[in-house]
Amino acid sequence: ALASLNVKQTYSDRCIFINNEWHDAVSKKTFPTINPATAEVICQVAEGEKADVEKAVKAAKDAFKLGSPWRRMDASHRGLLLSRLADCIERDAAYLAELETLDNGKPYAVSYTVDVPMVVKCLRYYAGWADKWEGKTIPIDGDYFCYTRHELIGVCGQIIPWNFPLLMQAWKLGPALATGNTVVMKVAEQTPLTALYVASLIKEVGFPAGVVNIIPGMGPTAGAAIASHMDVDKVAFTGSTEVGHLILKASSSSNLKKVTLELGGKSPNIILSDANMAEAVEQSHFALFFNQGQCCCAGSRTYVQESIYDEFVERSVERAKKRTVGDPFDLNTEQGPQVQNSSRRFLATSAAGSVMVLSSCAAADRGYFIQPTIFRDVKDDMTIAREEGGIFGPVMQILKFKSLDEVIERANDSKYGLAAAVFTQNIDKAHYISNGLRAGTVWINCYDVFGAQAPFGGYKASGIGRELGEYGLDNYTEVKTVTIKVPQKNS
Ligand code: TXE
Repeated sequence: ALASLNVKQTYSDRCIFINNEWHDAVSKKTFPTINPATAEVICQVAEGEKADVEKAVKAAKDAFKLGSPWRRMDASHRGLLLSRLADCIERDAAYLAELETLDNGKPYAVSYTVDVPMVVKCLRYYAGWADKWEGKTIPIDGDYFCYTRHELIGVCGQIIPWNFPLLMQAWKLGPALATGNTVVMKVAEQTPLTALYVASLIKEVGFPAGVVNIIPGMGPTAGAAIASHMDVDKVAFTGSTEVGHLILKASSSSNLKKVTLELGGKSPNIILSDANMAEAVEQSHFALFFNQGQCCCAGSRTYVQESIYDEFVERSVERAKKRTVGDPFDLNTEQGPQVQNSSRRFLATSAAGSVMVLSSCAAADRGYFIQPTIFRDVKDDMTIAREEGGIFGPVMQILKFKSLDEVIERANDSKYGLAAAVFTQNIDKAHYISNGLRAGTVWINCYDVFGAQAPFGGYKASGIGRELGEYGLDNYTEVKTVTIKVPQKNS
């Protein structure tokens, strides 16, 4: 299948995008991007660093100067440009899905039917908001007329990860551009290609130069330069909690730029004894193994009530054994390679006391494939039940619980609070658990259900702020209060 691939790297897919033009890195450095299915180099990509970030920030700053084409543009036209971008992505869906699969390893069937359509929906959703994000008139005391304006923040730094390269780009660009900001985005070093192709579409649909700038490069150089830049007004980051700490520190020691973070999780997925067993097994399998287990919101602590524990484990193992791991371009493949080799490091993860009921091993002689793995009798204090990093892959942990209050307490005993789920046929129990969980998203009898309309983000160390939905606009908006003296106010 790989031989039939019609993905052709163009110059633009490998370069830094600043001011609607393609640039080599100032240093002329490049880095290889790897096909994780073969471990072969796809192509070399320009490696942006501090000097490139300087150029991009200057372009983004110029693009929002008073009187600039972007600042003078009708909000409805900003929406139209986003809408046209969605149209172009839809037009080129097959190409983008191929490129995403090549660079990231996720099954083409998923790239094409999940990632790309969600990108299109996200951009269309925010296109609609562009001319509807209204301020208020406010009845303050005295002879004054008071109103608020929802204004752009300015230059928004956006640093995105490799697990959903296209989708994370859309989640970041949609609200930032709908609200009139300009963007300097650093894409993940593992998966730079699709974002750069989207850059060519941004130019094609007519966004003014400098509104969106995209830099492939490394975190500690290009990423850190964005986070600490004095002219970057806001930074939005998705990635590890570890780097989230660094971003906040960089903001605090530079210009106190606004920070939103979407970080890791160790999300509890709670199965009550009255749940529909077949459905709960299938959804819990999906909750953990989807996207090769590389989801920030993966259901990576599966809590099962004791009376159904053994049956649930047995059926989960049967399901995982049937999972088809292999060539991501084969339409029957459910699981492709991990995005990078280091993802194999969890093989060495210590889990003394638990029982590995489905073996963890490399699944092919080349590429970064890993077989689905399941641990039973996992205890709350084991590293595999506490840390996301190091086990961000197809490894399921199944824990046992007795009562509702116990499981709520144990589920909340985590530094994270990104997502959670509960499976039960009893709506009262579902609500009781859902209200007790300290997580930004709770799914009931389902998992990984996302809509551009519904906010997503974390409690506790899983993040700051929300993405998607109307809430997502707040994080890209400054609210200005304007108060005007009037001769005489009348109600
Ligand atoms: O993440 P990093 P990595 C978690 C998951 C995974 C772990 C490590 O547990 O095992 O993180 O993955 C940029 N200043 N998630 O190492 O490093 C980096 O270049 C500024 C969860 O890939 O956080 C990339 O663009 N930026 C997750 C982005 O940060 C820096 C998705 C994410 O990389 C930087 C990915 C720095 N000092 C990993 N260092 C999720 N929430 O979905 C790195 N970066």
